[in-house]
Amino acid sequence: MSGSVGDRIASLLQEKRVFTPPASFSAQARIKSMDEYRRLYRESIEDPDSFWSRHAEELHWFKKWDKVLEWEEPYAKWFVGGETNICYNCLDRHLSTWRRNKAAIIWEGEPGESRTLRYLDLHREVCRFANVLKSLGIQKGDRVSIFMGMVPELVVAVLACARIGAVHSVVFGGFSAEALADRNNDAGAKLLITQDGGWRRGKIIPLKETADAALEKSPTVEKCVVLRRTGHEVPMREGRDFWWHELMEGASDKCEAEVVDSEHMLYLLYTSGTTGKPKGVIHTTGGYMVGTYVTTKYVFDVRDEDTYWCTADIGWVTGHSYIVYGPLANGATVVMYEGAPNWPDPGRFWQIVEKYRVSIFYTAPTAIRAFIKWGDEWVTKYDLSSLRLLGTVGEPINPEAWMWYHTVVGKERCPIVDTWWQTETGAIMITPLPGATPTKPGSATLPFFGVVPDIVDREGNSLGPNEGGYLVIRRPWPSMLRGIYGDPERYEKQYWGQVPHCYFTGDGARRDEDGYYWIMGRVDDVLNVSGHRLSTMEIESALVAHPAVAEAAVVGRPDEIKGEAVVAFVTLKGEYQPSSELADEIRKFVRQQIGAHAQPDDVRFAEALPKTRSGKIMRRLLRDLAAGRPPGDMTTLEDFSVLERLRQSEE
Ligand code: 7RM
Repeated sequence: MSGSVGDRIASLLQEKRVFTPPASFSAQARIKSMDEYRRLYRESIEDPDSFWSRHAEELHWFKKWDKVLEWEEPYAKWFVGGETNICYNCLDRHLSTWRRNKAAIIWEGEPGESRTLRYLDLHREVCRFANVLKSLGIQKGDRVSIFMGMVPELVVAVLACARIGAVHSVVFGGFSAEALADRNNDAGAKLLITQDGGWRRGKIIPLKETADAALEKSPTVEKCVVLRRTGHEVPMREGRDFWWHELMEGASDKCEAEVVDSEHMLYLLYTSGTTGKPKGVIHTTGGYMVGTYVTTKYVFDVRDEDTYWCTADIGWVTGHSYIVYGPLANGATVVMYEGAPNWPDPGRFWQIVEKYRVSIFYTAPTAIRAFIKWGDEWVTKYDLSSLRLLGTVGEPINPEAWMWYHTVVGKERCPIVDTWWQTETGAIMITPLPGATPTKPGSATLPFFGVVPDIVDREGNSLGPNEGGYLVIRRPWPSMLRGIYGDPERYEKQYWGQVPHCYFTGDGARRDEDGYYWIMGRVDDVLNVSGHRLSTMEIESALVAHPAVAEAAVVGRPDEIKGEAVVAFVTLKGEYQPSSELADEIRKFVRQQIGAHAQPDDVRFAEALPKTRSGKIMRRLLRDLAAGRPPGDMTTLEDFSVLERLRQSEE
């Protein structure tokens, strides 16, 4: 009892701690003080045209825009009338400078091999693969699904699509055949790019096998390009499947970048929403390019001397914006790693930092918590003196993990940028600027330039300091999503129909007396497991597809490492009896249906699920139960005995 009170006071005390950027960091940073931040922020709000034009002009446009923003709620057009190409800006733009021989990508395979692609090399590979895409009949506007591991060719494939104006849809390599087929079908993809397999914890992830199963149910996909990575035998279907290396052999390395309109669709990325069906978030070219370029420049303060490593997978938005587009548009040197953080041992990340002298390191709280668990010795045995800036993204970081990151990894020298943003926002929205913003452990701090967040109630009234409410964004920003693919209504309702005239983030948050934002997590039925958004509905539909399951409800339970763990409450059909074998079978079934990341940590059998009178499952009560908390308000519960029986079934 006294311990818990003491803990609360301790964490309150920690929250009051403020870390100002080291003077030496600020001295060389692009934004050196809060005064400078405030001045630029004010300009970005009061005169957005001038702010965004000045920054957009640092990039290449084949034709300059006529108008910075056209806003017809809820549809935005940025850099209207402008013509550009994001691949040109990530590659060609650097070839006329000394950067042509600079490393663009330094890649480390999980088994330990290393490859470096200079900007020249990456440009050549991208041009060749762009010609391959053309030879396979891919044209501007066609959708291309990419189902690969973290290999340089994934970046080549993404940039080659952008180069010819094709729309890429990268599907995380951990997804199941079902999930991949759903995404292929929703996007109407014409081509799938995959590989034989990828390396993960010393084992082969059978990507081609999964792709083959998905292709059985993906009628729009005509052809499939397969990269040889692991070299194990995979079936190739004549006329449909083509080896990457064979197609590349004859391909010319001359391919002009397609000139596209600023609002030309760049990519789709599927993300979880509150219904079972994943949403294809649409990003377009000009605004997204400027947004990722500018945030990378100021938030990571990337220099030509830096070696920058974002540990995300390119299957998630963080990889799109902060491995590929933002850093390459800035001409940065990017480290890319194929495998697991604890293979062959938990020192792998830090060994990579030492080996390549990484100076900027961007990872997720879930990884940080795993390292805390594995023990400091795995970190401290490596020379991390090259690090100068640390970042986190994906979920709220608890102050304890922040302090560990600051002391054990950063040796109290490196600012930490806790960056809040979403697939939908395209780029970082709330974040410290490392040379300017005093940081508080656990707070994403202040809005980036041009971003007007607010904390509101359902009606859109702004709330006062430290009052919890909905996090909304009051104005359009360049990298915002332009819609949900094939479902404009869902876009309008989900994001702009919840709070009048505001973009609804789905996150709860509060703002403290200094105007700092503290993100509290999702307010909808979306879980955040290891920084990945999972829809409870999607997992539930997978569960009820199992022959033994009658009804299912999925909730999150706080988890030290993953942020949230997946707990599934299921009722069984009459003829089935609960058993641990069946629980295991059901867990594996979900894994097959969606992917390993969605596999329930617990399957708990129940005789019935707690429901309201109108028949809605009361997930809130299940969440309390899963977390071992006393249940909150039960007034709408129809049958009280249900909860009692659920509790008894815990043993
Ligand atoms: C980039 C990304 C978005 C959701 C978002 C939040 C949570 C992300 C932070 C965070 C607290 C952060 N895109 N989230 N970053 N919560 N502090 N710094 O993660 O679309 O996959 O997820 O992630 O709930 O709404 S995402």
